[in-house]
Amino acid sequence: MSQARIESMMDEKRLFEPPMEGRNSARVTSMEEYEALYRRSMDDNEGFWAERANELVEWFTPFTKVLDADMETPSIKWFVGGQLNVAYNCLDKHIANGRRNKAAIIWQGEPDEDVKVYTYQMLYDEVCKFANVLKAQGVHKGDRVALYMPMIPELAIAMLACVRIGAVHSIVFAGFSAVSLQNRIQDCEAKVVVTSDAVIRAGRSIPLKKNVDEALRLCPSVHKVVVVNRANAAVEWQEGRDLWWHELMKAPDLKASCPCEPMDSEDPLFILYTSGSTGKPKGVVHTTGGYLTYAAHTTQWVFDVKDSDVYWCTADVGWITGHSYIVYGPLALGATSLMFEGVPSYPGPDRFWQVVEKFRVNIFYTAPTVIRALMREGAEWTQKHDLSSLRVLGSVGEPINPEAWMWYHENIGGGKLPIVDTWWQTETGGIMISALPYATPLKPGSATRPLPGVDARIVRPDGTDAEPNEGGHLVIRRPWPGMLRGVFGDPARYKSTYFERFPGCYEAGDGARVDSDGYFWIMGRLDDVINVSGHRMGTAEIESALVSHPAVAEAAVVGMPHAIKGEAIYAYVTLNADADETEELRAELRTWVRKEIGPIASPEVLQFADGLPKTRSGKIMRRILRKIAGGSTSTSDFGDTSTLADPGVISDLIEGKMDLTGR
Ligand code: 6R9
Repeated sequence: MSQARIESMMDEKRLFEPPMEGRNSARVTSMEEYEALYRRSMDDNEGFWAERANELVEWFTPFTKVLDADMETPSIKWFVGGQLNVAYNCLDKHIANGRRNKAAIIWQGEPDEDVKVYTYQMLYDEVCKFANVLKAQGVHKGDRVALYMPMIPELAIAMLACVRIGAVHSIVFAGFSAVSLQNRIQDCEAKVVVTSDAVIRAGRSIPLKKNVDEALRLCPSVHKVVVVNRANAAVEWQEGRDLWWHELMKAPDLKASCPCEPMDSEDPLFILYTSGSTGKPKGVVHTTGGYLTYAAHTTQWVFDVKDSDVYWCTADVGWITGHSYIVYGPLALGATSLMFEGVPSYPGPDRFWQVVEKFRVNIFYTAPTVIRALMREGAEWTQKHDLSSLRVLGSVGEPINPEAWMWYHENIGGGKLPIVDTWWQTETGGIMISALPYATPLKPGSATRPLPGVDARIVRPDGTDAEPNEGGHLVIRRPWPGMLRGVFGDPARYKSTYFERFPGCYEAGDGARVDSDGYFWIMGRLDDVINVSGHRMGTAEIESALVSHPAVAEAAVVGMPHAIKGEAIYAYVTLNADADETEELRAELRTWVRKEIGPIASPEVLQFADGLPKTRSGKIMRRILRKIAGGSTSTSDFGDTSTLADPGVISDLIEGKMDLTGR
């Protein structure tokens, strides 16, 4: 890209108008239309959602009341009295509507020759068969089934099979350890676990079933383990407990049809564990009618998915993004969803673009951390492939710094495609704040405006409304259909985490500000906001400034205790491969931040780091960085580190800090 100085988020002024091309056939085509929809959704909230629920979902029994909610208790019920089945809406409905032979899932395995295409009919058959398998193994409505699987089609099949019979799935990302799996199974008391022998990742086979064997030593609730053979890896076998997927699925009397369990709108659909800032992971509970409506609605409006599109979300199904935007949202719409087993960097840093070209992907949804990693490799990799099929780009998971935004826009979007930066959470079920691709003018680094139906506000600690540009707590003032309905087994934690601090509101735990155009700028988790001499600084803003320096690949900023300022800024900086860790550069980066944001933001300590502690989903664990910055050196100080992708980075960082500060 042109080496014009990239602005940091604080003074980002650029505005990118939505493209004209494609606008005529888009769902929402102007800001006037958005404003009208938004107003309508606030003036007649229940009418708005009832319309969406009736348009997008086929109900066995119509709902009699749209909403029965009290955000203070909290007690939230959407589409009361309605009955439906999510698998019916993702499969049977489309088969009946002429999409029988349309590709539902295109699966691209890590080896390029491993491709499987499931039409809606084929997916239906597999789902029904596996639903019958689960029933035969004693799984009933309401029972929990743990899915601990790589990105293979059997994962989507198992999810839909569970929901078809009313079982509640709890997916555990395959990158989690045996201990994490054990905790999650124990918490939800799963009866059955579905897994695979191994995971194929970057050309290697990594054992998976082994972790299940280890986890199940202390999980008395589990009586069966179904194992998919993904990699022909050697596995230990416990007779009577372990069963091969392929053997169960070829049983001669197994039927490729299975009635759908009629589910109440508020029956639980799935549990997904998410880590809080403290304590053990919370089992976020989503329910049937509201979640499905919300996943389908947001997929349709935010990505503007068309019947002929190939839609690709690169998340892992083990995270909420994969649940809502690989499986439930796209399939509820009858779209074609691409499911990719591989990683962005293998066999080369052009893998994503090669897959885009191969399947003529139209809509592409990924995370800023991926963009920054690929950016570091150089734009030449993007030029090896024809990306002209792309129409809409998306981003999720963390604020996207303007430099990554511009790189994405220019190199992947050819300087013209809209980027929808989607803010949401495991708890929200679906996207809450995002541009609509053919309506919203974009500001790099801003998630733009709340979707219609979403009453997002910024409040001060005392609950009063913040002024434009004043940072505060991001809250949602009305219920929305996709919101979580509980923390599994812990109603007190459900209430105290989300509904207690600001009565009548859902508290997201993120800090944000709204500018004078009504655009939302997410500043990161509130625990990541640093208060320097009474000035509130978003770590994301400082990071964004650092990353806009040409030598910097990635940066993470945390607060450290400071006798005079209260908190001071500690920055961890990973340089690009061609930059050297010199004192000159350290000084230059401090000056750079000072120049980009102001003297107040200049890091007190700036440590060069080869790697940052990240979860396997790519989120930087700032908790650990804060501890190191605060002087912790003993491993027992760091709490649960089992979700770290590379635990070795901790000791490297501690050593680096000692070299730098002498203690
Ligand atoms: C979907 C997902 C939720 C947290 C959320 C926020 C951060 C997600 C973001 C974003 C800024 C965006 N986050 N999307 N921050 N801009 N577009 O990631 O869910 O894993 O539960 O994480 O991620 O801090 O609170 P989850």
